[in-house]
Amino acid sequence: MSSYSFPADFIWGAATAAYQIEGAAATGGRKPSVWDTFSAQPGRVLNNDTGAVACDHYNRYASDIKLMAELGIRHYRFSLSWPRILPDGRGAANQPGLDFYKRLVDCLHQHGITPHATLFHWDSPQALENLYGSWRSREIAKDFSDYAGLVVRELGDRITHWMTINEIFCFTHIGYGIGQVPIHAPGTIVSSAKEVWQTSHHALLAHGMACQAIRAASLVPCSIALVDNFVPTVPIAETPEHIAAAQTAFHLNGTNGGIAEPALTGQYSPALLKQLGADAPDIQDGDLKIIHQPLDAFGFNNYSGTLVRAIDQAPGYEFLSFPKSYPKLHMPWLFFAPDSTYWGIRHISETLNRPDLPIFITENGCAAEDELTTNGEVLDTDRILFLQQYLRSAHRAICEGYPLKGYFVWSLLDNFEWAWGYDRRFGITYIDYATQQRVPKSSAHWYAECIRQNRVV
Ligand code: IFM
Repeated sequence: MSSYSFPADFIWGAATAAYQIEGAAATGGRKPSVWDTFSAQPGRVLNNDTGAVACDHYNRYASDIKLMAELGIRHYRFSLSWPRILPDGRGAANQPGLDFYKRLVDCLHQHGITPHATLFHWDSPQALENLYGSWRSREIAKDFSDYAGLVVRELGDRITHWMTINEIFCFTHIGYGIGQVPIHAPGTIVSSAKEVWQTSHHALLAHGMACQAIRAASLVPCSIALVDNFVPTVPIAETPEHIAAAQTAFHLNGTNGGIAEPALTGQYSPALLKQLGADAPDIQDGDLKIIHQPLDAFGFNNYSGTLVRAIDQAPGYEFLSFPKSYPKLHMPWLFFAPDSTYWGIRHISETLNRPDLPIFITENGCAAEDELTTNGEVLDTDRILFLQQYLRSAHRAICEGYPLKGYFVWSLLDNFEWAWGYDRRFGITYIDYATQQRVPKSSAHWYAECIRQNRVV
């Protein structure tokens, strides 16, 4: 595979999420999600932005799909809005909501684009937050799996690539906080770290039960994946001692050992449980079996990594913080770490001992300070540099035999970037929010060429 060429069956795609692009928050029977409620509270989101209109994709999906097709993108990862389909989170289905997704998916097929649907990307129904505190309660696992079963019964004739939940850490550990209001919805303050870990445990249970519901509901063979933003540990140098340090440290980096690890291995990292002590979640008999479902793929949302080096004293490794002048993109956490792609893939295969599990990079991209020039271009060469280097690292993983099968750029469109509102742009397509005009950036044309040539150009 010379010149950064990818295997012939490599999947090139683009990704979005419902609340970030759809808008139409009160249209067609949709009721609020926790993000509608949270973003409506002054001061929670930068500039008090909300997803009420976003990219108006609900009304413009057909032209957005046409644009995607023109760029040669043949795989689209999007999410379904739970409160659009089940406005109260449970109970009666909302036909206009289901019909919207049927129209969207039919349109994708008409353009030769394969749908990859994520069932949940952070927009929990507000009704369930009111009823039992959503992710604080085990009840949500049953409601989520009922929702998953309903969606697959309704859309399983059109969609065969399912992703259960996106980035458990972000709506649990950043949605619930201790002492002060957290920066993500529902923005609930709880009293202990144990309660926070309990929310992510419930999300894992929801994932496991949803896998069972999808398999039971699908009339055709389908692919099921979990999507996670575990943080790769990257050795400071590729020598045996630093690589071993990065492997040991992997389990204790962020929530790696308590989210990806139980989902993929059936147990929480023993080192993490020891570190958490009384803050570890309560795990009932049988929970780990439910959480550890057979998966067809694992989705890796890849943005940055943590540098690690070996040291002489216990525990034998050290996490390194990034120095002040280390290059980063337009987010405080978005340090340029292209080797995190290779190491992330290798850690799933080797450190978590899942060489059998196909991996997709389900998100990769960056926010940049994009500007529309007077002749109507967005010359985002910084984004091209970023994507180029991460894709080269992905290529390395494939060349070394790791099972990376596809890549979805984040994101097809600029969109509502959660607590940062519309201030941060992750799209390969620029959105002029005043007019809703779409302008493919230089990175979109560059990405189109990569797809056309099946290599990093
Ligand atoms: O925009 C988000 C997305 O919703 C989840 N993954 C990270 C992206 C950039 O912050």
